[in-house]
Amino acid sequence: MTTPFLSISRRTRQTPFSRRVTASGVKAYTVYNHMLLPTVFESIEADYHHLKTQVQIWDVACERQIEVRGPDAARLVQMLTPRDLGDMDTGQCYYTPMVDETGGMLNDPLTLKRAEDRYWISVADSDLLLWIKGLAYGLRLDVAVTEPDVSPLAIQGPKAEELVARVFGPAVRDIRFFRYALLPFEGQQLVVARSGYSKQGGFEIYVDGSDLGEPLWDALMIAGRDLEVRAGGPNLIERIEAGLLSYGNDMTRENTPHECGLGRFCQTRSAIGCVGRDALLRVATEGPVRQIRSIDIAGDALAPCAELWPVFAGASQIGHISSVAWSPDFTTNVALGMIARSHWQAGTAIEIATPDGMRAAVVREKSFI
Ligand code: THG
Repeated sequence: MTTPFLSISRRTRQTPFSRRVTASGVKAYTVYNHMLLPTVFESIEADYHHLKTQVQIWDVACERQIEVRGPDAARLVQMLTPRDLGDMDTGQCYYTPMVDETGGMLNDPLTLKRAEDRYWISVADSDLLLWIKGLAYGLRLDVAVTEPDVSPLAIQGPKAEELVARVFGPAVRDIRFFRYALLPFEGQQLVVARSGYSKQGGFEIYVDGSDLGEPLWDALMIAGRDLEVRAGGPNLIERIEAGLLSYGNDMTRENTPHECGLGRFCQTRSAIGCVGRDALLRVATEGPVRQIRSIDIAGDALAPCAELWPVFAGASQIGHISSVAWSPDFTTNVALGMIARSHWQAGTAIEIATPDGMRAAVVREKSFI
C-alpha cells in the first residue's frame, strides 16, 4: 500500500513555527482548524517514549484563539457553554464544553479569562468563530469577535518545568495547573499557562505575534540541549491512554457533553444564558444513555481508526470505537469509544468489528493513565 501525501497550500495554513518544524524533520501532518498540525517526527512510538521521559516542543498554533472583547464579552461567552463562568478569575483557564441550542457539542476549547471584558477561546477543530460571530451580530451584542495573531507553543514532558523556567525564569514554577502568568520574552509579556494536551505535565506559551515564533523556538531548543529536547506533537498513543478527547474523532454535534463524560464541567442549572441550557437540563439530571469509555482491545497492534468501528455484545450493536492505538507501555490496544449504559460498567466483555476482524475487548473503569 502507498502512503498518501498531503497537498499543502494557502488553505492548509502554515504557522509561525513551520520553518523550524520542517527543519526538525517532521514526517506527517494532519490539518486542524484549516492549519498544519505536525503529528510525527521520528515515529509515533519513538515520539511517545521520548514524550514520557524527556521534554518536547509542540507547534500547536492550530489551537487558534477566538478573542471575545467588549462590554458584552462575559455574557456572550456564557451563552456558549453549560459551565458556569460566574466565579472565573482573570488568570484562569477553564475546559469548557460548548454546545448549540440542541445541547450538541460544537467544540471543547480551553477558555482563558484575560480581563473582565476579554476572553480567549482556544478552540479544537471546528469553525466555532462563525457561530460566535453569528450570535454576536444576531443579538446586536457590544463585542468584537476576532482571531488574533496568537499561536500556542506547548512544552510537554517530565522535564518541561525545568526547560520553561530556564527561558522564562523561576516564576514559572509557581504557576498552578490551568492558571497562567504573564512572563517576559524579548521585551514582550506572554501568556504562559500550565496546561497541554498530554498527561506528562507541561506548559503552553501563547505566542502573541508571529515574529516571536522562531526566536522562542530557538531559545527553547538551545536552553534544552542537555535535556534532550526535541520537536514533537500531540501523541496519538499517549492521548488515548490519558483519555483526552479529540473533537471530530471522539465526539461531534451528535453528542451532549454528558455523553462525552464532560458532565463534571457543566453546571447547567446555574449557567443562565447558555443557549443549550433547556436542551441539557433533562440529561444533566437523568444522565446520558451512552457515554465515552476507555477500552482495552486484545490481540496484535491495530491500525489507527479512520471511521467508527461497531461494538457488539452478542448480536446487538451497543456502541462504537472512535480512537485506537497500540500501547507499548500497556502492551495492548488502547481505545476510546461510545458505549450504551447497559454495557458501560467496568469489566464488561464486548466485541469490536475491526477492519482486521472481530476482537475481544473490555470496558475500563478509567483511562489508562
Ligand atoms: N490546549 C489549548 N487549546 C486547545 C487544547 C489544548 N484547544 C484544542 C484542544 N486542546 C481542546 N481540547 C482539550 C481537551 C482536554 C484538555 C484540554 C483541551 C485537558 N483536559 C484535562 C483532562 O480532561 O484531564 C484537564 C481538564 C481539567 O481538569 O480542567 O487538558 O490542549 N490551549
